[in-house]
Amino acid sequence: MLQKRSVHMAAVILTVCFLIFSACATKTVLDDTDRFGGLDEKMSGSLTAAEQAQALLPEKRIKVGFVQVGHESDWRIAATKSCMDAFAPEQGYELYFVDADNDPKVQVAAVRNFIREQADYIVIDPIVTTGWTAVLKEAYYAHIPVIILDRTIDCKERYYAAWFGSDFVREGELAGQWLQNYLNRMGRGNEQIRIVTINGTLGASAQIGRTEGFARYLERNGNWNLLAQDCGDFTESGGRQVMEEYLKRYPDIDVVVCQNDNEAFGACAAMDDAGVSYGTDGDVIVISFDATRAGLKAVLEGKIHADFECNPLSPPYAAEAIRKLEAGEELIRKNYYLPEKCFTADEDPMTLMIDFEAEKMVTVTEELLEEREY
Ligand code: GYE
Repeated sequence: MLQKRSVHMAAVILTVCFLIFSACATKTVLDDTDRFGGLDEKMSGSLTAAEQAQALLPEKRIKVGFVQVGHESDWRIAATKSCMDAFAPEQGYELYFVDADNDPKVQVAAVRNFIREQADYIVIDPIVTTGWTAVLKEAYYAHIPVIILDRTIDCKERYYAAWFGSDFVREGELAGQWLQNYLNRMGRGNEQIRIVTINGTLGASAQIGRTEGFARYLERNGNWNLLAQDCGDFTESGGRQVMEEYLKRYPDIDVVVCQNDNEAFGACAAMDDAGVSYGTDGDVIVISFDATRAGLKAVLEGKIHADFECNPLSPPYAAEAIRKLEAGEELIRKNYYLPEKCFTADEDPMTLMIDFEAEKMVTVTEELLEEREY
């Protein structure tokens, strides 16, 4: 009974709203006619029922095709959540989301499908840098703007509207400089240092950039010995497997550089199993990238020495770019770096300096973890 009444009430309210909105819609059109003048007789009359209904339709949602790398890490999960929020229906979007599960071919096929389905915009978080030119040209000639997030691609700039992501080379340099300063602080600046790295997915710009940035410090420090660098695919299981192998081969590792937090968790688990001590009170120095909440918790617990942030919240930047393009505005910059910080458990955090830009590290606290967005 109650239900029936509320249905009835809702119908009444809707009818009232319809009448009010009809009046408004009609008025707006008539006002416009007045303002511009000169419209012929037929147009200046009141709207037909069909025209009124048309005027009442909600604005068309913007169709966005988004192809994600996969779901390999905490960072990626945060980025996907950010995408769902930024392109939610209540924000005016119709989102077509594809998780490529780390397969570049699936990504290219997804983009072709978005083009075929005439998406209004295409957003790509590319797995690898290569293989994009042909399909991006197809989108370009179909007049569908493409926005790239996170990792970069090797493709002429004219074929995409904008890129929002991280300076991966800088992240690698920051990690290298932190290690250099930390060893100096510990009085180990002249010791032979044995380093292993667990790289991210090969061919991903995040992997290429972090490797390149860190390599600059390897070159500068003749006493650093890079024992091995294998791929952990940005996953926890990958990090664990690679570290297990390293521990069998090299009994005296001083530093492990993990190219993301999940690889670091895997590496720590492998060291736990092998009875190797690590972290601020142990033997092996652990460096990581991403600075997700779980990663920073490990910093606070003293398992990870330093964590270099990579900001996964780029989807709102893409949504803002789309808003501008819809409004016919120009995008001021084609490529945009997201803000990022460096984290440590150290109560006396270092200040790093890359290209004359100072970067004061942030000390991880319980409060910081509670407020952390991802
Ligand atoms: O570091 C890692 C993720 O592309 C920057 O991909 C991203 C990387 C991030 O899986 O956790």
